[in-house]
Amino acid sequence: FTNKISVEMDGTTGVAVLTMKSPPVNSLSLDFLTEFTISLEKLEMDKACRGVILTSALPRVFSAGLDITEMCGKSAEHYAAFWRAVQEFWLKLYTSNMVTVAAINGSCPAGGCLMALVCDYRVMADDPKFSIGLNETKLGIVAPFWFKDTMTNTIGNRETEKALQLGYMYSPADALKVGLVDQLASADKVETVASTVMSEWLAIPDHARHLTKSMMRKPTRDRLVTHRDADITSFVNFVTKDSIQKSLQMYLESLKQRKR
Ligand code: CO8
Repeated sequence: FTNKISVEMDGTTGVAVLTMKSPPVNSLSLDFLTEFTISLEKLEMDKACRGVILTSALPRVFSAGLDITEMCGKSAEHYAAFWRAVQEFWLKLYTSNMVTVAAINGSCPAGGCLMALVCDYRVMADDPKFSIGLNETKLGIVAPFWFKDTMTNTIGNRETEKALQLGYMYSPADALKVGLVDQLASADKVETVASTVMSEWLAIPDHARHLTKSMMRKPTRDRLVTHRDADITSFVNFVTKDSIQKSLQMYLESLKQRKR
Protein backbone atom coordinates (compact mmCIF):
# COMPACT_ATOMS: atom_id res chain seq x y z
CA PHE A 1 0.00 0.00 0.00
CA THR A 2 1.02 3.55 -0.70
CA ASN A 3 -0.67 5.02 2.38
CA LYS A 4 -2.91 7.60 0.80
CA ILE A 5 -5.29 7.10 3.70
CA SER A 6 -4.90 6.79 7.43
CA VAL A 7 -7.44 5.22 9.75
CA GLU A 8 -7.66 5.85 13.46
CA MET A 9 -10.10 3.76 15.41
CA ASP A 10 -11.27 4.80 18.88
CA GLY A 11 -12.17 1.61 20.73
CA THR A 12 -14.18 3.40 23.42
CA THR A 13 -16.52 5.32 21.09
CA GLY A 14 -16.54 2.80 18.22
CA VAL A 15 -15.78 5.62 15.81
CA ALA A 16 -13.01 5.56 13.21
CA VAL A 17 -11.61 8.64 11.52
CA LEU A 18 -10.57 7.95 7.94
CA THR A 19 -8.24 10.71 6.80
CA MET A 20 -7.36 11.21 3.14
CA LYS A 21 -3.75 12.30 2.77
CA SER A 22 -2.83 12.12 -0.88
CA PRO A 23 -1.30 15.46 -1.94
CA PRO A 24 -1.75 17.67 -3.78
CA VAL A 25 -5.56 17.27 -3.94
CA ASN A 26 -6.70 13.79 -2.75
CA SER A 27 -7.70 12.91 -6.29
CA LEU A 28 -9.39 9.55 -6.64
CA SER A 29 -6.86 7.51 -8.61
CA LEU A 30 -7.19 3.76 -9.08
CA ASP A 31 -4.68 3.22 -6.23
CA PHE A 32 -6.50 5.66 -3.99
CA LEU A 33 -9.89 4.07 -4.65
CA THR A 34 -8.53 0.57 -4.02
CA GLU A 35 -6.95 1.60 -0.73
CA PHE A 36 -10.11 3.47 0.31
CA THR A 37 -12.40 0.54 -0.44
CA ILE A 38 -10.17 -1.94 1.41
CA SER A 39 -9.89 0.38 4.43
CA LEU A 40 -13.65 0.70 4.52
CA GLU A 41 -14.15 -3.07 4.22
CA LYS A 42 -11.80 -3.64 7.16
CA LEU A 43 -13.81 -1.22 9.31
CA GLU A 44 -17.05 -2.82 8.15
CA MET A 45 -15.82 -6.21 9.37
CA ASP A 46 -14.60 -4.82 12.68
CA LYS A 47 -17.49 -5.43 15.08
CA ALA A 48 -16.22 -2.70 17.39
CA CYS A 49 -16.51 -0.04 14.68
CA ARG A 50 -19.96 1.56 14.37
CA GLY A 51 -19.21 4.83 12.64
CA VAL A 52 -16.67 6.48 10.38
CA ILE A 53 -15.83 10.13 9.87
CA LEU A 54 -14.27 11.00 6.50
CA THR A 55 -11.94 13.95 6.36
CA SER A 56 -8.85 15.34 4.65
CA ALA A 57 -5.36 16.00 5.99
CA LEU A 58 -4.78 18.62 3.28
CA PRO A 59 -5.25 22.26 4.23
CA ARG A 60 -7.64 23.45 1.47
CA VAL A 61 -9.01 20.42 -0.32
CA PHE A 62 -11.37 17.65 0.80
CA SER A 63 -11.05 15.81 -2.52
CA ALA A 64 -10.68 17.07 -6.10
CA GLY A 65 -12.76 14.13 -7.32
CA LEU A 66 -11.75 11.53 -9.85
CA ASP A 67 -8.14 11.67 -10.92
CA ILE A 68 -8.40 13.13 -14.42
CA THR A 69 -5.08 11.57 -15.45
CA GLU A 70 -6.76 8.14 -15.05
CA MET A 71 -9.18 9.18 -17.79
CA CYS A 72 -6.60 10.57 -20.25
CA GLY A 73 -4.40 8.78 -22.76
CA LYS A 74 -4.89 5.29 -21.28
CA SER A 75 -6.15 2.01 -22.76
CA ALA A 76 -9.80 0.90 -22.86
CA GLU A 77 -8.88 -1.88 -20.39
CA HIS A 78 -7.50 0.69 -18.00
CA TYR A 79 -10.63 2.86 -18.23
CA ALA A 80 -12.81 -0.20 -17.56
CA ALA A 81 -10.77 -1.20 -14.48
CA PHE A 82 -10.79 2.38 -13.23
CA TRP A 83 -14.54 2.71 -13.65
CA ARG A 84 -15.24 -0.58 -11.89
CA ALA A 85 -13.18 0.73 -8.96
CA VAL A 86 -15.20 3.97 -8.90
CA GLN A 87 -18.43 1.95 -8.85
CA GLU A 88 -17.10 -0.33 -6.10
CA PHE A 89 -16.09 2.66 -3.99
CA TRP A 90 -19.58 4.17 -4.36
CA LEU A 91 -21.36 0.88 -3.65
CA LYS A 92 -19.31 0.13 -0.52
CA LEU A 93 -19.73 3.58 0.95
CA TYR A 94 -23.37 4.00 -0.07
CA THR A 95 -24.42 0.68 1.48
CA SER A 96 -22.20 0.82 4.57
CA ASN A 97 -23.84 -0.42 7.77
CA MET A 98 -21.75 2.08 9.71
CA VAL A 99 -22.82 5.66 10.29
CA THR A 100 -20.83 7.75 7.82
CA VAL A 101 -20.22 11.46 8.39
CA ALA A 102 -18.27 13.69 6.01
CA ALA A 103 -16.20 16.38 7.71
CA ILE A 104 -15.67 18.55 4.63
CA ASN A 105 -12.72 20.74 5.48
CA GLY A 106 -11.94 22.04 1.99
CA SER A 107 -13.04 22.16 -1.64
CA CYS A 108 -15.14 19.32 -2.80
CA PRO A 109 -15.82 19.14 -6.57
CA ALA A 110 -17.23 16.25 -8.64
CA GLY A 111 -16.20 12.85 -7.24
CA GLY A 112 -15.31 14.59 -3.96
CA CYS A 113 -18.88 15.85 -3.73
CA LEU A 114 -20.13 12.36 -4.61
CA MET A 115 -18.12 10.91 -1.72
CA ALA A 116 -19.66 13.42 0.68
CA LEU A 117 -23.16 12.86 -0.73
CA VAL A 118 -23.14 9.13 -0.04
CA CYS A 119 -22.42 9.72 3.64
CA ASP A 120 -25.30 9.87 6.14
CA TYR A 121 -24.47 13.45 7.17
CA ARG A 122 -22.28 16.33 5.94
CA VAL A 123 -20.58 19.03 7.98
CA MET A 124 -18.74 21.63 5.89
CA ALA A 125 -16.22 24.32 6.82
CA ASP A 126 -17.86 27.71 6.58
CA ASP A 127 -15.17 29.29 4.41
CA PRO A 128 -16.29 31.07 1.21
CA LYS A 129 -13.05 29.95 -0.49
CA PHE A 130 -14.39 26.39 -0.50
CA SER A 131 -17.07 25.07 -2.79
CA ILE A 132 -18.95 21.85 -3.38
CA GLY A 133 -20.88 20.44 -6.32
CA LEU A 134 -20.95 18.19 -9.36
CA ASN A 135 -19.13 20.30 -11.95
CA GLU A 136 -18.79 17.60 -14.65
CA THR A 137 -20.43 19.60 -17.46
CA LYS A 138 -17.78 22.28 -17.02
CA LEU A 139 -15.20 19.68 -18.06
CA GLY A 140 -17.37 18.73 -21.04
CA ILE A 141 -18.27 15.41 -19.44
CA VAL A 142 -21.50 14.05 -18.02
CA ALA A 143 -22.19 12.84 -14.48
CA PRO A 144 -23.40 9.21 -14.72
CA PHE A 145 -26.95 8.29 -13.67
CA TRP A 146 -25.90 7.08 -10.23
CA PHE A 147 -24.08 10.35 -9.47
CA LYS A 148 -27.30 12.07 -10.53
CA ASP A 149 -29.44 9.70 -8.41
CA THR A 150 -27.26 10.35 -5.36
CA MET A 151 -27.69 14.08 -5.76
CA THR A 152 -31.43 13.89 -6.50
CA ASN A 153 -31.93 11.82 -3.35
CA THR A 154 -30.27 14.61 -1.38
CA ILE A 155 -31.52 17.89 -2.86
CA GLY A 156 -34.46 16.91 -5.09
CA ASN A 157 -35.07 16.83 -8.80
CA ARG A 158 -35.43 20.50 -9.66
CA GLU A 159 -32.32 21.69 -7.84
CA THR A 160 -30.33 18.76 -9.28
CA GLU A 161 -31.52 19.56 -12.79
CA LYS A 162 -30.13 23.09 -12.51
CA ALA A 163 -26.99 22.13 -10.63
CA LEU A 164 -25.99 19.33 -13.02
CA GLN A 165 -26.59 21.24 -16.23
CA LEU A 166 -24.68 24.27 -15.00
CA GLY A 167 -21.97 22.19 -13.29
CA TYR A 168 -22.74 24.49 -10.39
CA MET A 169 -20.29 24.80 -7.50
CA TYR A 170 -22.06 25.92 -4.31
CA SER A 171 -20.55 28.11 -1.62
CA PRO A 172 -20.92 26.55 1.85
CA ALA A 173 -23.82 28.92 2.65
CA ASP A 174 -25.66 28.03 -0.58
CA ALA A 175 -24.92 24.34 -0.11
CA LEU A 176 -26.56 24.54 3.31
CA LYS A 177 -29.57 26.38 1.88
CA VAL A 178 -30.35 23.66 -0.69
CA GLY A 179 -29.50 20.81 1.70
CA LEU A 180 -26.38 19.68 -0.16
CA VAL A 181 -24.67 19.84 3.25
CA ASP A 182 -26.44 19.51 6.61
CA GLN A 183 -24.44 21.86 8.78
CA LEU A 184 -21.64 24.43 8.65
CA ALA A 185 -18.89 24.91 11.21
CA SER A 186 -15.79 27.03 11.43
CA ALA A 187 -12.87 25.26 9.77
CA ASP A 188 -11.23 24.29 13.06
CA LYS A 189 -14.49 22.86 14.47
CA VAL A 190 -15.60 20.68 11.55
CA GLU A 191 -14.30 17.43 12.98
CA THR A 192 -15.59 18.18 16.50
CA VAL A 193 -19.05 18.92 15.15
CA ALA A 194 -18.87 15.73 13.07
CA SER A 195 -18.09 13.77 16.26
CA THR A 196 -21.07 15.30 18.08
CA VAL A 197 -23.37 14.43 15.19
CA MET A 198 -21.90 10.93 15.14
CA SER A 199 -22.75 10.34 18.80
CA GLU A 200 -26.37 11.41 18.14
CA TRP A 201 -26.64 8.88 15.31
CA LEU A 202 -24.96 6.17 17.40
CA ALA A 203 -27.58 6.60 20.12
CA ILE A 204 -29.98 4.74 17.81
CA PRO A 205 -29.82 0.91 17.92
CA ASP A 206 -27.60 -0.20 15.01
CA HIS A 207 -29.87 -2.90 13.60
CA ALA A 208 -32.91 -0.62 13.35
CA ARG A 209 -30.86 2.22 11.88
CA HIS A 210 -29.12 0.18 9.22
CA LEU A 211 -32.23 -1.70 8.14
CA THR A 212 -33.83 1.72 7.68
CA LYS A 213 -30.80 3.00 5.78
CA SER A 214 -30.85 -0.02 3.53
CA MET A 215 -34.60 0.38 2.89
CA MET A 216 -34.01 3.99 1.83
CA ARG A 217 -31.01 3.25 -0.36
CA LYS A 218 -31.77 -0.14 -1.92
CA PRO A 219 -33.56 1.06 -5.08
CA THR A 220 -30.69 3.43 -5.96
CA ARG A 221 -28.07 0.80 -5.19
CA ASP A 222 -29.93 -1.87 -7.19
CA ARG A 223 -30.05 0.37 -10.24
CA LEU A 224 -26.29 0.50 -10.45
CA VAL A 225 -25.83 -3.17 -9.58
CA THR A 226 -28.27 -4.14 -12.36
CA HIS A 227 -26.66 -1.89 -14.95
CA ARG A 228 -23.07 -2.15 -13.76
CA ASP A 229 -21.51 -3.69 -16.89
CA ALA A 230 -23.51 -1.49 -19.25
CA ASP A 231 -22.38 1.53 -17.24
CA ILE A 232 -18.72 0.48 -17.65
CA THR A 233 -19.18 0.01 -21.40
CA SER A 234 -20.83 3.38 -21.70
CA PHE A 235 -18.06 5.08 -19.69
CA VAL A 236 -15.34 3.47 -21.85
CA ASN A 237 -17.15 4.42 -25.09
CA PHE A 238 -17.58 7.97 -23.88
CA VAL A 239 -14.12 8.58 -22.50
CA THR A 240 -12.31 7.09 -25.52
CA LYS A 241 -13.93 9.59 -27.92
CA ASP A 242 -11.39 12.03 -29.37
CA SER A 243 -13.56 15.02 -28.48
CA ILE A 244 -13.78 13.94 -24.82
CA GLN A 245 -10.06 13.24 -24.63
CA LYS A 246 -9.46 16.72 -26.00
CA SER A 247 -11.82 18.33 -23.44
CA LEU A 248 -10.16 16.52 -20.55
CA GLN A 249 -6.64 17.40 -21.76
CA MET A 250 -7.64 21.05 -22.11
CA TYR A 251 -9.17 21.08 -18.65
CA LEU A 252 -6.03 19.57 -17.09
CA GLU A 253 -3.95 22.14 -18.94
CA SER A 254 -6.19 24.96 -17.67
CA LEU A 255 -5.72 23.74 -14.08
CA LYS A 256 -1.97 23.96 -14.56
CA GLN A 257 -2.18 27.38 -16.30
CA ARG A 258 -4.12 28.91 -13.40
CA LYS A 259 -0.99 28.80 -11.27
CA ARG A 260 1.22 30.69 -13.71
N1 CO8 B 1 -7.26 15.01 -11.23
C1 CO8 B 1 -5.94 15.07 -11.48
N2 CO8 B 1 -5.16 16.11 -11.13
C2 CO8 B 1 -5.75 17.14 -10.50
C3 CO8 B 1 -7.13 17.16 -10.22
C4 CO8 B 1 -7.90 16.02 -10.61
N3 CO8 B 1 -9.22 15.94 -10.37
N4 CO8 B 1 -7.42 18.32 -9.60
C5 CO8 B 1 -6.27 19.01 -9.48
N5 CO8 B 1 -5.25 18.31 -10.03
C6 CO8 B 1 -3.82 18.69 -10.08
C7 CO8 B 1 -3.60 20.01 -10.78
O1 CO8 B 1 -3.53 19.83 -12.17
C8 CO8 B 1 -2.28 20.45 -10.18
O2 CO8 B 1 -1.25 19.72 -10.81
P1 CO8 B 1 0.23 20.36 -11.00
O3 CO8 B 1 0.71 20.62 -9.60
O4 CO8 B 1 0.97 19.30 -11.72
O5 CO8 B 1 0.05 21.61 -11.80
C9 CO8 B 1 -2.38 19.95 -8.73
O6 CO8 B 1 -3.38 18.92 -8.74
C10 CO8 B 1 -2.79 21.01 -7.74
O7 CO8 B 1 -3.99 21.63 -8.19
P2 CO8 B 1 -4.32 23.17 -7.92
O8 CO8 B 1 -3.11 24.00 -8.07
O9 CO8 B 1 -5.51 23.51 -8.75
O10 CO8 B 1 -4.72 23.13 -6.37
P3 CO8 B 1 -5.60 24.19 -5.56
O11 CO8 B 1 -5.38 23.85 -4.12
O12 CO8 B 1 -5.36 25.58 -6.03
O13 CO8 B 1 -7.11 23.83 -5.95
C11 CO8 B 1 -8.96 22.34 -6.38
C12 CO8 B 1 -7.68 22.62 -5.57
C13 CO8 B 1 -10.03 23.35 -6.03
C14 CO8 B 1 -9.41 20.93 -6.02
C15 CO8 B 1 -8.63 22.44 -7.89
O14 CO8 B 1 -7.47 21.70 -8.16
C16 CO8 B 1 -9.72 21.95 -8.80
O15 CO8 B 1 -10.74 22.59 -8.99
N6 CO8 B 1 -9.48 20.77 -9.42
C17 CO8 B 1 -10.35 20.22 -10.42
C18 CO8 B 1 -11.39 19.39 -9.80
C19 CO8 B 1 -12.32 18.82 -10.82
O16 CO8 B 1 -12.86 19.50 -11.67
N7 CO8 B 1 -12.51 17.51 -10.74
C20 CO8 B 1 -13.38 16.82 -11.65
C21 CO8 B 1 -12.94 15.42 -11.80
S1 CO8 B 1 -14.11 14.49 -12.75
C22 CO8 B 1 -15.03 13.61 -11.64
O17 CO8 B 1 -14.71 13.56 -10.49
C23 CO8 B 1 -16.27 12.85 -12.08
C24 CO8 B 1 -16.19 12.38 -13.47
C25 CO8 B 1 -17.40 11.55 -13.82
C26 CO8 B 1 -17.16 10.73 -15.09
C27 CO8 B 1 -17.99 11.20 -16.21
C28 CO8 B 1 -17.96 10.27 -17.40
C29 CO8 B 1 -16.82 10.62 -18.37
